[in-house]
Amino acid sequence: MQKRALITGVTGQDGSYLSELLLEKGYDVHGTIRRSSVDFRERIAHLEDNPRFHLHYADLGDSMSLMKVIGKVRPHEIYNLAAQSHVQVSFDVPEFTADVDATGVLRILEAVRQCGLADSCRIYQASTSELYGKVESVPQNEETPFHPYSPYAVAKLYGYWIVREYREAYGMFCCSGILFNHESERRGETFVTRKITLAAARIAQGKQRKLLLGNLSSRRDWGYAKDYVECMWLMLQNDIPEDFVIATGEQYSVRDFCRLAFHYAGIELRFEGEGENERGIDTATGRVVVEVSPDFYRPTDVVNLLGDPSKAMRRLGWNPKRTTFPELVRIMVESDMAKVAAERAGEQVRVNLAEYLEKGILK
Ligand code: NAP
Ligand code: G4F
Repeated sequence: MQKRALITGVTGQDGSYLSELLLEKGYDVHGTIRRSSVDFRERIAHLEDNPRFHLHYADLGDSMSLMKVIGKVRPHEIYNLAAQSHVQVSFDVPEFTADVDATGVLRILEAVRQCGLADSCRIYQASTSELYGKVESVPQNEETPFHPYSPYAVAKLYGYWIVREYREAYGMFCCSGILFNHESERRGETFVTRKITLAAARIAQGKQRKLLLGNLSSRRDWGYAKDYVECMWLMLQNDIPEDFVIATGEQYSVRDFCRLAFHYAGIELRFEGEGENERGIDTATGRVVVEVSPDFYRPTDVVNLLGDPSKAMRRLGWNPKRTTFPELVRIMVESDMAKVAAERAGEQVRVNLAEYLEKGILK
């Protein structure tokens, strides 16, 4: 039997990698998209010719659109990846973040029930290490207490608990992946890793003078998104619905990431000074290329995330070390070096919208 999967947030970093994985596994993949004034879906453009890849309009803030798409597709598996996923932005749009990241999860669960799929449809919820927030112990595992530390994390905490509630109340196969930061060459450009790799590539090629960052001492457990989407799938193939921490078990600071990214771009950095006066200096030229700007400080910042992936290794057979930290940074820098070089050569990197219109994908 051909399995049907529905992915919300298919245009995002994880949605694009998960779509590729499920298509490779023979699934019929359905993704939800939103109306936007810039219909530019770079991450999934290469999939849109695949006859097993289908797009539907739906929004996590609109229960009727969710009921409609779930009732039409009748998926065997739903991966709820859609979210307002930027922590700093959640301080600016807290109500929208709560509606999408908290109530949106409830809307999916209830739509599955109302469509009569509670016994047949398995649901993955994209939860997050941000739940640990102002961390109460290090490393963090499935038993570590939560202390959310941003409007984003508080909203995601509701998502986590409502999934547990539907599992216990209605016996639904729904579970949360507590994923630590995962990055890639497709990462949004305002997350710190991609901001750094893109800036390193631009600075190395003379297109930018300086990179402004916030808290350089913040520490993260960074993995490769392509490896992490496999775990989402494994969680839904498990015999029972359970929540899992997905992480590498290694931790680096923003400063470490910066140093390595610039190294792969051909610039050796030396950091000097402290706090707002800290600077990253190109050791070859003595030029300041990294500065701290309080604009990127958060009202409350999560600074010490380190995951313990033992349960996922043991129960799902997942390998957290497939892509190492230096490999991840190298992949991202190489991709951005090539993109910046292509831009400099005047190459068009945009997708041709006429193709979308012809296929009736855009309305
Ligand atoms: P991302 O690149 O920001 O993608 C988010 C996706 O959600 C996009 O497809 C976006 O659509 C969609 N979306 C946003 N608001 C929506 C709404 N109201 N209705 C429907 N779709 C909406 O995020 P990601 O990095 O792939 O992360 C995927 C999920 O994992 C998110 O839920 C995130 O919070 C969670 N997570 C991520 C990480 C990580 O390190 N990447 C770690 C833990 C948890 P548009 O393209 O139209 O904006
Ligand atoms: O890259 P970030 O914006 O990611 P953050 O806040 O950890 O959130 C990401 O990972 C979560 C999993 O833990 C996901 F749930 C969430 O959806 C998202 O994908 O920031 C990482 C750290 C922060 O401590 C931040 O203060 O880097 C610090 N940072 C320092 N300078 C910066 C900057 N972050 C950003 N975005 N931009 C800066 O200039």
